[in-house]
Amino acid sequence: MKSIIVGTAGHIDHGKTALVRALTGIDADRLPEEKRRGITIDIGFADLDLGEVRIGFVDVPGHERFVKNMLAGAHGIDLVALVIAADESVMPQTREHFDICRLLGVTDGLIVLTKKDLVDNELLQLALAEAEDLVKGSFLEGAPIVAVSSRTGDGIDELKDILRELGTKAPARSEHFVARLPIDRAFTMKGFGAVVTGTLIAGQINEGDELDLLPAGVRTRVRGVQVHGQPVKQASAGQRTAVNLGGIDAAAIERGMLLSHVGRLRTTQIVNASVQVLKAAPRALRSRQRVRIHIGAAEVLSRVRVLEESGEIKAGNAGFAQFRFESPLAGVLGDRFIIRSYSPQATIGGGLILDPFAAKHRARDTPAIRTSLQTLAAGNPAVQLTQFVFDAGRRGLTYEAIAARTAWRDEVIEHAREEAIRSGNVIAVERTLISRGVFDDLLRQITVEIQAHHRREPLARGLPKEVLRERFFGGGSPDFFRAMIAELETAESLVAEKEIVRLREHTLELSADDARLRDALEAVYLEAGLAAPSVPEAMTRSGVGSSQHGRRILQLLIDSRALVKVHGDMFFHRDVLKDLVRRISEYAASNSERSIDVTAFKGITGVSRKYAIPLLEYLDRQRITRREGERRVIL
Ligand SMILES: Nc1nc2c(ncn2[C@@H]2O[C@H](COP(=O)(O)OP(=O)(O)OP(=O)(O)O)[C@@H](O)[C@H]2O)c(=O)[nH]1
Ligand SMILES: [Mg+2]
Repeated sequence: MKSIIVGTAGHIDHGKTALVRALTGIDADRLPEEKRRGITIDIGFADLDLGEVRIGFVDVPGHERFVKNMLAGAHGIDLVALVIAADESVMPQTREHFDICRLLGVTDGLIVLTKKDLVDNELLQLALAEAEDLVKGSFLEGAPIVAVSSRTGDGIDELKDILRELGTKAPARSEHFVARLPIDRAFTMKGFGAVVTGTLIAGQINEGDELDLLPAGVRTRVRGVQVHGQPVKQASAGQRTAVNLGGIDAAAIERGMLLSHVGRLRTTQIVNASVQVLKAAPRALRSRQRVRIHIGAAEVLSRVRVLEESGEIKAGNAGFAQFRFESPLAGVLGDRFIIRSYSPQATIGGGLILDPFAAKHRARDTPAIRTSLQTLAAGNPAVQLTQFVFDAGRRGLTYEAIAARTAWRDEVIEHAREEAIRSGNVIAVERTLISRGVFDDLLRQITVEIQAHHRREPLARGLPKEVLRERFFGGGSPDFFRAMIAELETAESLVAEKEIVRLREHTLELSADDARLRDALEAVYLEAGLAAPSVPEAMTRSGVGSSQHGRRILQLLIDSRALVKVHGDMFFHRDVLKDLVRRISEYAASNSERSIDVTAFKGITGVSRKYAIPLLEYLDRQRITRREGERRVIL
């Protein structure tokens, strides 16, 4: 059976709660204070089975002071029942609630004229005309209007028929999103533990699921699920849902927190959004203004930074703005919210999150940010993903970061990812996506950097990777950097060798003088044999000298593997070591034990202990010998 959520809206005392009771038999005013004062203070709930459709009602308070509570229930509804008392007609909170519904993107509903029994036909017609006037040009223009009396029951059956029809027609909830349950109540139930309730705005919650409670960041397990007071295995989007949570105390849960599947969402404190300021707003929305943001069932204080040239969004206008929340919350692309003034509290306008993980930025970047937000507002998932990846720059965007920005299910992310890659605008580097433009730009900059290095240091093989990493990926993940270098290698003319990156065409062009010096240094090592000189000694003897330049000449011999480092600054010529290995094998052949100790080694080679120990350790490393106690087995 289809489940939909119907929210009431309207001015105080206009008969919202009485209407819900006339329809369902349930009194949604559950607090003693509500019953005593005869007004609704907090949101209340009731449900109605209409055959093809099952309706969950969220009944909201009309009092001006409780709009905050009204907002905790007004999100996530399929239909609004705008309640107008025929004897009073349209009043301030009729307008405010209606504005809120429009700003929250409610797309369908009906108008109920209540207290029909208290008015004559003339007054009823007047209320009807005012109601029609109010909704002209909005989603409720042309919507059904029904006059009822909750006292006599007049019109209630007709209203049920209309609700059934609207409910049947109401579009199914999008299946693109993971489960999100904004919590509007949390309490302890004897024998069960923590129970939370809310309107499940997307996805499914199953018994046994692991969920994250945000922004607390606590992992919990679903012990049980109830819909309309009945235990179920699974709750689906569009149902009023109660969840019994394990591993957490109800006292740690507050209205406004959110449940979602483990690891999918992250909290944020800076978002960029499109904003609509109400015509009736007392003044423009301006930068540095402190406002209240109502999103899901949450309320947070926030500073505004208007992203328009004028620095303000005037009453009745739309524009882009950044919101810096004073406490974190989990918001994603497409989340609607309501903006209210800090004090006195009044609804100023509403917004739609476009970039949920925005950053503070320089004023001159504002035009580029507006362009990005326009794209995010208009695009399909592939376009939106491409934009997020572009905005992420060199660091790219991981799969998890995309999930946290969008609350998209895996299939949606994968589909968008494939499409973005196919279009050529995005490149995948392992699980990270990077913008093709950013990648090409980076490649160019890195090439220029290496070219400059080759010019500065013609005798060096190339630029250490570490230098590149710090310059271009400072703070980024080393894995991503490694993968990027590999991409750059296949994409273009780079060659990476161990810790060094060079341009493919870079070759060492030695001057005749340098070549002579190199040969002289090599000769010193060759002639010295196993009695290798220290580096300073070799440099002096060969005439290379101890300058920076001399060190580079030495490096050339190391790079070409003519010289082999055996220990610290102790180098031997490759041919000398080869000869040593040959002599060791000859010794092994003539020795029945095939083993050697330090004394015998010194005897064969004629070297002192200073060389013998490092050379034997070198032979161990080369797996020519293997140390066994005081002796070495020749392998
Ligand atoms: N005669 C008559 N009285 C009604 C009708 N509907 C509601 N009332 C009365 O109007 C008063 C207010 O009704 P509620 O249902 O509490 O109004 P509400 O809109 O829920 O008020 P808040 O939740 O405080 O905003 C109560 O005394 C109801 O009995 C109706 O159709 N006819
Ligand atoms: Mg009420």
